[in-house]
Amino acid sequence: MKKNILEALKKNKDAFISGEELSKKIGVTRTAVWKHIKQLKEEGYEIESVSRKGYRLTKEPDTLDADVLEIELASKNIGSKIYHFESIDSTNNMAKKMASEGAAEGTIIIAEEQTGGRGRLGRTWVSPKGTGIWMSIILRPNIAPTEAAKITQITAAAVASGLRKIIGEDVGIKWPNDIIIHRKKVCGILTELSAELNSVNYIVVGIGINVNMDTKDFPEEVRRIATSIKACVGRTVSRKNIVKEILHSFEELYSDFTYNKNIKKSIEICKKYSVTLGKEVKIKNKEKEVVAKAIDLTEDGQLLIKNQSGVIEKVFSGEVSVRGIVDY
Ligand code: BTX
Repeated sequence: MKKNILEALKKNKDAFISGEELSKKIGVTRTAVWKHIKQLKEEGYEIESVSRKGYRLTKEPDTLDADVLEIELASKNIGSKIYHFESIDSTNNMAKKMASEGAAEGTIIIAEEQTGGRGRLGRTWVSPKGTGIWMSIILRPNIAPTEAAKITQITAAAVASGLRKIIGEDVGIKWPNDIIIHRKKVCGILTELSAELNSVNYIVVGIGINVNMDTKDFPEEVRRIATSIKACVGRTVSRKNIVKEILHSFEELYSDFTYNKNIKKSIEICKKYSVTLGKEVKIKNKEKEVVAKAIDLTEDGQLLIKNQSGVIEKVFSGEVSVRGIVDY
């Protein structure tokens, strides 16, 4: 019901809507309307109330509130259902739990804070309260499990394009799953899969973006490699706008993939913004470490490298460091 009131106020932004009109529209008493308005105010909405005129929404907080995001995204797929948590161990864990219980494709879990945020290979993802975007998307694509890594490339393309639109900075993609600004990591992507031999049950793609923290807030071991959007652009940026922009891009690129069965558009973006291609890279895979030149991405999003004997190889995954380009 709060969602309906908020929706009506937002539609009517800058004009007054009377309590009576709201109560008729939503089918509740005027006292109920008043209670919800009070609650919205407590949540940081500035709502002017003038007798005989009604209510007028004048300012909205930068919240990741599920209702607000659902209203503003107005999507039938990605983000049609959003769950927002104040604190959670990991949005990927929650998304996997919900997916295994049948949550629909496009469901999003978003949190203000993660107490057990995860990176790849059991690493920790630092996720302090209220300053970042820690979110996971549940997907149910009709693809073979071997294609799951494509989702990471689609996501990287969506995050880089979305961030570029919002902050106009030189946002780069470090293959396969890091987003870079000013040579440092501003975002990491963690794609996890539940599958049978030949089919995918679900994929959870987790996106962690450092938005409004100061770099001194990162633990020392992370400070060396991490940055935030605020640290790069010198101002606080709306997390809600970033989420919206990224999810719009994601929806477009992901539906292109599911309808056309290719990730051409995403790969074009990944190539265009790559900080890896053309550079000397060091690739760590289990015990092996290879130094090579990164030359291209395949149409499936794998990295093509030319090793020191001049042989061209495909890299499917691994830890990549790019010499002289990023600080880690
Ligand atoms: P990754 O394994 O590529 O990177 C993890 C490494 O990045 C860590 O070992 C640490 O050195 C560094 N790191 C940790 N926290 C941060 C941070 N906030 N900013 C920059 N660098 C950091 C990358 O894994 C994938 C991360 C995905 C995070 C999202 S958040 C929502 C979802 N839920 C969840 O638990 N994980 C994903």
